[in-house]
Amino acid sequence: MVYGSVGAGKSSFISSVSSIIRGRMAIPATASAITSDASFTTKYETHRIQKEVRGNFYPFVFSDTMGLEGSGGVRVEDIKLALKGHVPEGYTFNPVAPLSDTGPSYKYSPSLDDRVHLLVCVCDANASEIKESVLQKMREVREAAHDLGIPQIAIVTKIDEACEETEKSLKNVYRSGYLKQMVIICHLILGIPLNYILPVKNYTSEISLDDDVDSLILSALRLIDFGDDFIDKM
Ligand SMILES: Nc1nc2c(ncn2[C@@H]2O[C@H](COP(=O)(O)OP(=O)(O)OP(=O)(O)O)[C@@H](O)[C@H]2O)c(=O)[nH]1
Ligand SMILES: [Mg+2]
Repeated sequence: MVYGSVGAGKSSFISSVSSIIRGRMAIPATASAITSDASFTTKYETHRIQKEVRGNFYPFVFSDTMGLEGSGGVRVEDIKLALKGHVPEGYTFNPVAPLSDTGPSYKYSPSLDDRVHLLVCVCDANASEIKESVLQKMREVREAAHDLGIPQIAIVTKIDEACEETEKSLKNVYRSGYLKQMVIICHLILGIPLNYILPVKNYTSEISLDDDVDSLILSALRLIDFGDDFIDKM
């Protein structure tokens, strides 16, 4: 499950992975306008990636969430319920009230498949600062995942706009002092080890795939294996 600030690139990351695995651009219908303060994604959306043979899917599923921002963002209670598998697919997050355990959509007996196996925090490399209200929500989500034994990683998005080096070429990603600092900040905020915080550039307006973009996204995707650690412990 991905979570993070409004507009951080959560939905774009999921479509980027889908594009790379399927070898062609996915329709970027899920991305929001950069200028919007409100989350474009408002539902708990599950994304599977179809294999060439119809009806066959890759053995992992992405769950997209609404941005965390302030009183208009997703509630931490709902994220915690989603971690445990109580939130149904397609549920529209209500920033005013959490999903009620007496409501019809609450999943009483979630299966292992309904639960979250890996939590991915999505951070924008260009965010000059993260609001305290968002940081507080991030801390609570992080602690809840920790208590449930769910492994956590982070991705730092939009590195193509982060600094001169990466604007010139994504190959300079590990030469960028700015990005190094950004990764350290994420490490301090989220408590995630440095080697589990990966810089990426999502596909946004491109019409064809690019090796430099692919290699960063695929490096992040390799960490998905940690989801197996969670299942092994069950
Ligand atoms: N330059 C650049 N733009 C990006 C990148 N990732 C996402 N964007 C843009 O940032 C905006 C927000 O992206 P989304 O994927 O909708 O972000 P989100 O986190 O799902 O946002 P909400 O659902 O609104 O919380 C869109 O206009 C994307 O095109 C990236 O790596 N580089
Ligand atoms: Mg979104």
